[in-house]
Amino acid sequence: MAQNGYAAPVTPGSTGIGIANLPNQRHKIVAKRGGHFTIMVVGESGLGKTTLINTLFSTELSPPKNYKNRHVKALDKTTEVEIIKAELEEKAFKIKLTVIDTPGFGDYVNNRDSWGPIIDFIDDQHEAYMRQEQQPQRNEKIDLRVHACLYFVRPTGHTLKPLDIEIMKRLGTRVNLIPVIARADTLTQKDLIIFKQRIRDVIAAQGIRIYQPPMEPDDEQSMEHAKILMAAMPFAIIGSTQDVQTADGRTVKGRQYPWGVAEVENEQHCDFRKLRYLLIRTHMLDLISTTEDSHYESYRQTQMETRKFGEGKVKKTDNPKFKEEEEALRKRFTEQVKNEESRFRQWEQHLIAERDRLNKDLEHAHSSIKALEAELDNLQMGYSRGSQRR
Ligand SMILES: Nc1nc2c(ncn2[C@@H]2O[C@H](COP(=O)(O)OP(=O)(O)OP(=O)(O)O)[C@@H](O)[C@H]2O)c(=O)[nH]1
Ligand SMILES: [Mg+2]
Repeated sequence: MAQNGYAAPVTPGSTGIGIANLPNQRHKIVAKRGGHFTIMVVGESGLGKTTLINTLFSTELSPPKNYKNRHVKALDKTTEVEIIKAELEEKAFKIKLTVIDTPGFGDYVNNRDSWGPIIDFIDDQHEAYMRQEQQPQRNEKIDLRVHACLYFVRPTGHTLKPLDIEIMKRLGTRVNLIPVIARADTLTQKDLIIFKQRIRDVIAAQGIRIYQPPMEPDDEQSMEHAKILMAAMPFAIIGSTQDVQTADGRTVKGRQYPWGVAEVENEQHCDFRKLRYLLIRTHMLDLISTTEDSHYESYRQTQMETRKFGEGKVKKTDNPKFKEEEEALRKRFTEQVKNEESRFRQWEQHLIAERDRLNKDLEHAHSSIKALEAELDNLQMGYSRGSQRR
């Protein structure tokens, strides 16, 4: 594969998971918070969400024996999420990792029903946690609040679709949203770079909130990492659990093509390592604390402001989600009116043209009649002259 001009790999060798290398201070925070870390994958059907999860587990995240349990939770009758739990352990240091695999939605237009429940799921986790927090016994909370949400973008090479924009907007205000380009091996490196830039432009223009690694000016190394990670967003991903043989004889996780191997863990080929590095090495804690301090807090506040004491989840009309829906409905309505209007205009134009055509026909008919009448007059005159002669 062609060189892509990325900076030299930033991710060090893959010894261990890296949690044990966290500074002591951070160790304590994680320990205090119970070390829960939850990742969710979202995106259209068939983009490789499940494959990426399996790739994470088959590389260094966790050996299969740590696949603690895998269970399926129905969101509603059409949507199911799969919840995979594993425990990461390193030097007696534990993190409870949960990965939530959501079913992909189709790319047809009216598929609210398939991604709406995903948004609800995220809100419900905040809600459940808030309720538990209000209980007198506050130990051992069940916590499935999503710390990082990977949004899969189809590798079209063009730009984000309206559907992507709509969903990403909603996700971005609720969770740490990390956009990724799915199946990056299907684009050339040149197209990938252009595609990334277009996506970044749309994200900025549409005001979509995505996760930003914190910039700490007094910490040179973290600044360096943050810059490299930001430059790679949206992360290009190749997923595969297959071991394949490279031309130079290495065995790697990758996808075999007639022209060579697209390697999962090669930073010249994709950003899988950078993403994994961000998730479980450098930014796990930041993802946890921003979820806690920013996303959960903003959910809690809106709920508290609008909810009367003793009431459950706020009334539909006060609910920010309802407002979003209302806004979307209004937009759709305006669009429909616009469409109808333009259909009407076209029809009107058509009628005018038709009227003009008929008028012309009429004129034409008139002049033919006139000509015929004149001919008739001539004939009659000829006839009377003839009969006079007789
Ligand atoms: N070329 C290529 N194919 C991939 C990649 N990742 C996954 N695939 C293939 O894409 C197909 C769908 O992958 P899944 O992981 O099932 O996709 P998904 O997003 O989980 O799909 P849903 O569960 O239906 O939403 C499979 O045939 C995978 O082998 C990738 O990085 N590159
Ligand atoms: Mg899947």
